[in-house]
Amino acid sequence: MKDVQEVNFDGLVGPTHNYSGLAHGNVASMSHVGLVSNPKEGALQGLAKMKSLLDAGFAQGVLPPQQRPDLGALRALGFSGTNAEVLSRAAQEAPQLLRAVCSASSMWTANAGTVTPSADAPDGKVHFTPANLQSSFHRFLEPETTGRVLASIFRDQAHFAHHPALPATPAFSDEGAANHTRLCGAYGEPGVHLFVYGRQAFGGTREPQRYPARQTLEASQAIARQHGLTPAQTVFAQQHPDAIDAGVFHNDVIAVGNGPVLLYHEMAFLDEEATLEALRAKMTTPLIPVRVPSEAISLDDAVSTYLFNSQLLSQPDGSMTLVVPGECQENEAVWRTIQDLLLAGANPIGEVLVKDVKQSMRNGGGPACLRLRVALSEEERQAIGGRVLLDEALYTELTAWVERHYRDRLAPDDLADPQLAEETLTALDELTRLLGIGNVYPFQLGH
Ligand code: SUG
Repeated sequence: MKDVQEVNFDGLVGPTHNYSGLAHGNVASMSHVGLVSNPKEGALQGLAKMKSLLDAGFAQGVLPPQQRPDLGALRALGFSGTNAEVLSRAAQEAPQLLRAVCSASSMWTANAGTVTPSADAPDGKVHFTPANLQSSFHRFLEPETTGRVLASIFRDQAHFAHHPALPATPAFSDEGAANHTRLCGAYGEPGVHLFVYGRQAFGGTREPQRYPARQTLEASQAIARQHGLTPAQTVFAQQHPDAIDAGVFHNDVIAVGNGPVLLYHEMAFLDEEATLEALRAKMTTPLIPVRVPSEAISLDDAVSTYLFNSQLLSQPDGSMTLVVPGECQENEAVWRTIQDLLLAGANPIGEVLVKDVKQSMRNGGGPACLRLRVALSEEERQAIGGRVLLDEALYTELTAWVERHYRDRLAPDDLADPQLAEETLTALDELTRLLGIGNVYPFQLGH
């Protein structure tokens, strides 16, 4: 058995992190619109989470933010002139577009793409597909750069295979790993891939009525085909439409899996029994379902505290650590349920770590949204390009970099400030050198 470890690649919170309420169906994003954000605090909160997991013995990676404002996108939409003119025209004529091209949403790397570890792929390589994120304009701007970043880090073709994002059209709407869970014994053993979709593009059944379903069955099936996964390795399950209508815009807001454990709310799947049955039938190791009923935690509490957006991480002895956002501690029912989980003998969850990621939470991103999981063998870890695996020195340098470049207050009206675009460019230029990831940005300032 190869020594396979899960590496969590967290997205760095970018310098333009702000509250523009861009994400329809994401209750936190919609309700915090207009607040003044603190990008510096957001980035430091993210780095502190990464550092504490590193200190706890987990492998931790980091992914860079994207270049925002995306002036190229504004130019493609017909705004012309100097950069300052492009920004001020957009601010006057189409403020909603300016806000979209400034979003720091690439921090939520659970939506960067879908990853299949080499143990499951027929060619023995780790497979990547960037998510097309076509369901919102601000996130549709991400996949091109995401693809370049992933290809730069996982550049060794002997170990890594990259696929194009799916066609960016509603039938293939794809939001990446947030709707994908790999269940297995040890990470190096064969796994079963649970793909959760919100709707079927061609001939679907029930759909949510209030908020959009962001993942289609057709997209999930296409990803499985790209990665060479067979029907024996995959389960496709529909997310409960009522959960989507309550603000569960991704499966990772209502369920989290790790190894053989699936921690989920009873409203996670439209057909709970069939989903568990299909998993049991295909897994080579016994599934450990941990079901949280609505009587214990209401859907609304699940959404406001993000309990299920926790990270579930394996310790070397097989026990698991649950990394929850601070909001869970502030809700009595949720905190009591966590204590019950820790005490119950029937699951391996033995420890809870509470992390403050409030800046991200106000836009609907908890601990699990902030990370992309990549299970890697020792040889594959060695093949990684750039300096993206966190250690003490990199943490110190990244913290100093944030302190040097980030603002501690950003109101939606500040987004048109050409100075902000310059600052971001300078910061990212320095970051690419610090991380050794090469030219992944379409740099376009300085004129
Ligand atoms: O796509 N929020 C993100 C949050 C993504 C959370 N990811 C996971 N659940 N995996 C979204 O809804 C808000 C951005 C803004 O308002 O600027 C936003 O895009």
